[in-house]
Order: sequence, then C-alpha cells, then structure tokens
Amino acid sequence: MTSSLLSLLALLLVQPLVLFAWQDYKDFKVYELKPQGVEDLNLIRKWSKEKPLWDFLGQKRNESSLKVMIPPEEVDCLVETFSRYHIEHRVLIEDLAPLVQSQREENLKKKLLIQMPQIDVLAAFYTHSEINDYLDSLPQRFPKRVQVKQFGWSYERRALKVLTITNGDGKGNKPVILIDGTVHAREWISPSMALYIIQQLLDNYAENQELLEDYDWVIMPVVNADGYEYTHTDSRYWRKTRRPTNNPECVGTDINRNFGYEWGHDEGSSSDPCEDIYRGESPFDQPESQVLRDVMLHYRGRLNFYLSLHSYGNYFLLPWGYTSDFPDHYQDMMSVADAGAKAIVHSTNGIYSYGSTYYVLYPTSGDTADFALGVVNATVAMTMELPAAGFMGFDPWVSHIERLVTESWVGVRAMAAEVIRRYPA
Ligand code: 0X9
Ligand code: ZN
Repeated sequence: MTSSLLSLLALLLVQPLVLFAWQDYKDFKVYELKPQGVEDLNLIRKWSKEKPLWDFLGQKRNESSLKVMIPPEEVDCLVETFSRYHIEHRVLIEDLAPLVQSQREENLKKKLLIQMPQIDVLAAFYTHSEINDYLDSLPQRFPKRVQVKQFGWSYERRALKVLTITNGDGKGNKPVILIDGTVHAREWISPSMALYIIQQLLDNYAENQELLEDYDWVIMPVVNADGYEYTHTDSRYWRKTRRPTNNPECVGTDINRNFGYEWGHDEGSSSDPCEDIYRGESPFDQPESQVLRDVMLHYRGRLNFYLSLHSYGNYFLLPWGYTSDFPDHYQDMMSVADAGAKAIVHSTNGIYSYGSTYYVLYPTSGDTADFALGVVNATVAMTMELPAAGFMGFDPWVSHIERLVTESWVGVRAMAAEVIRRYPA
C-alpha cells in the first residue's frame, strides 16, 4: 500500500467528516490590496457588501494593505474590477487548499499523541468538546480551587461552560477578573490562550499565587461554540455564529456586534445578514451572546477586569467602540494597558498599540467590551488582539502556539497585577 493511501486511511479513521463536509478551499486565491486613500476604502467597503463571495478579511486602521480571499470563479471579475479602479493588488496565495489541509493534518496528527481529557496547550489546537472535557476533568484534580459552571447552550445545543478559579481559601465575593475567548470562530489562538491562562493559574500556581490572593478568575474559553466547531469540521475562516438568518443565503451573526449597549449603529455594525459584522435582528438575539451577557451580569459589582481574547493585530482596545468620545476613567484603563504593553516589549520586543477601539482600530457597535463597561460597570474593560500568525493571520501553525501564548501571558499577567494593585479588594 502506498504511504499516501495509508495516510488517507489514517485520516478517515481520525476524522470521518474531513473528506465529505469541509470546505476545502480548492483553488481559492488570496490577494493583497494596497488601497490609497478613503475613496479606495469606500469602494472596498461597497464591494464587501455587494460581493458576498469576496471575503475581505477586515482592515485595521494604520494597516496599509488588506487581504481578500476569493473562489476561483470570481478571479477574473475581481482582477478586472481592481484594475479598472486602479487598486494595487497582487496574488499572495494561488491555492489555499493545500495550506489549510496541511494545517488540519498537522493538528490531527499531534492530537493522536495526547491523552485526553488532559491537554497539552502547546501541542495542538482543541475542539470545543475536547475543551469541555478538559474543563470537566479539573475539579477532580483541584477540588478546592475550581468550579465548572454551565451558563447555557449554543444554538446547536453545545454546552457553554465557564471555569471559576480561586486560591481555595473559601472567601467569597472577591473581585473578579473575567476572561472570554473565541467570540470569533476562526481566531484559534484565542481558546489556546484561555487554556494557557487556566494552566498558569492551576499547574503553575506557585509562580502566580499573588494573582489569586484577593481576586477570583472566571474564564470562558469558547463563547462561539458552534462557529468554532464549524472551523474545525468545515470552513476554517468562519467568524460568526451558525444560526440561520432571515436571508436563506447567509448564516450567522457577529456576537461582537450583538450586545445590547449602543447596539444597532450603522457605523460599526451591519444590518445585512451576509456581512461578517452582521449585528442580528435585535440585541442579544443569539443564545451565545445571552450566555456571555448572563456571565457578566452574574459578576456585576465584582467585575474589576473584563478581558476579551481575539486575534489579530497586537492591540489593547478599550471602550468605546461606538463613539469617538472617551469614557470616564479612560486614563485609568490606559494605565492598565500601558502595564501590559511595557511588560511585553521588555520580554520579547513585541509591540502593542492601545487606546479606544474607535480610534485605534475602527468603530464597532454592540461589542462585548462596551457592554461590560456601559452596562455591567466593569472597572476595566478591554479587548486584546493577539498577534497575527499563519497565512491569514488567524491561522497559526501548532509550532507558533508557544511563542504566542507565552508572550501574551506576560501581558495578561502584568495587566492583572496592575488591576489588583490599583483596585485592592
Ligand atoms: O471587529 C471586532 O469585532 C474585533 N476585531 S477582530 O479582528 N477580532 O474581529 C475588535 C473589536 C473591538 N471592540 C471591542 N470589543 N471593544
Ligand atoms: Zn475577533
């Protein structure tokens, strides 16, 4: 038997869905664009609305280029359009399929070596159900220090779990640091980072004790469980939830535009179900948003630090996203971001930009951090955009995980320490 036949068989045994359900991205191309000025940006914004098959993967302020992913049948039209409007473009990836495929194979192969429900964060990316099994295994190992709570279900009925970590001293009502991950499905470093934080606080407790002396940590590694699972089984670059919309052609809502504080502004979110920043028909019409909202409200009055883990871009983003105004205590939040940025630059030379989402990135309306500040009155509310890696920024190789999470932990740790110092219990 040839070795390729053998590996095919092995793959079939590991993951029967692989061949039949996943979007293989055969002959999908990735172009890099260099828009010049607002006119070009407005055109791109227009096309991203009119051309559902052209996937513009979000442009950040200060970025001089952006990427667009397109199926083969759209290539001629895209190139013709860009040429007609004199938008500088070049092909970055001729065929996305083998790249996505080799990452999936690498990950599946690595996982064959791991004894579930234990997980080695640095050795692979894990699915939602693997992460849940791991969370469920923790109370046995740390009976006094952890609690797993289920706050609800995703649209496709996946259990949405939250881990509470304490130092086990039995004191209740300590202030809380709440961290969520995987609001956006394709940002795979986010759940890995949440898991790494959990392991730092549990397995590496000796070095992190002071972070749990007067504070409890609450961690929800996967908010968008259905979307995340879908990126494992089918479409690697999916962002939104998986609930159908009122447009039969388009599925999913952006949880980070679905939160009920200043929801629904056209600047920063979209009413079009085919867009990646679709806000839903009403605030909190997604079960996953309801669950995260309920977690936040559960800790109302104790929520001193809300941190949402995303990728990518190296940013600490503070409220507000919906307006160019600054919130009260903006400077205090900036001091916390400053502590994180300094710690990272000292340890790895990694550079983070920080400030209000509206200015540093782009306007967003209905995002989780604005809600955490505006409604839940969190003392500090922040979105952290971890560094880009892989072909598209969202898709690090397994070999990148260690560098990304250890660097990010330096920042998260420093920010937590600064919050604890500034706001003693
Ligand atoms: O656009 C977003 O939702 C976030 N960027 S991403 O590339 N991860 O999609 C930024 C949102 C920042 N807003 C706040 N949560 N404050
Ligand atoms: Zn995100």
